[in-house]
Amino acid sequence: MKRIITFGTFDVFHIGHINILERAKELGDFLIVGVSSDQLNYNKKNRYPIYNQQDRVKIISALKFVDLVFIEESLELKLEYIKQFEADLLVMGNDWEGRFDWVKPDCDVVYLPRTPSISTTEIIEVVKSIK
Ligand code: C2G
Repeated sequence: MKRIITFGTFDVFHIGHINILERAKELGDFLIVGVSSDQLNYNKKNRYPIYNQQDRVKIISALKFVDLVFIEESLELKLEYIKQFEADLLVMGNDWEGRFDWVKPDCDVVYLPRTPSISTTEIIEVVKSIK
């Protein structure tokens, strides 16, 4: 039984999010998803997500290939979460390439290619530009 863990904000849920979660699940048997808290997002990006954490958790929990969802309160707690949920493999998109290699003594790490041409930021910009 291989346990996979991944993290993300998953704000304004889109096809890139589905693709990474689906591919993550294919690498093992049980998929655990850490959804970044509203506060963590504010600290990182200087703005709150469009969808609040409760709604983002509800959306991710509804996906058939996701087995367990929790709120990620801090980027630095990666290893604690990995241990708490007994994960064997950390999966992230390659915009994070190398950034979490420091957990490697305790957990394998794979960075998967991002889905091209879509991001939450881009969607927000497009919607803003519609007159
Ligand atoms: N992603 C992707 N393709 C896209 C957009 C996103 O594969 N076109 C992936 C990202 O690489 C990430 C996941 O989807 O692995 C979630 O992306 P975000 O919601 O942007 O997550 P982020 O804000 O980067 O938070 O602890 C890490 C953070 O919580 C990650």
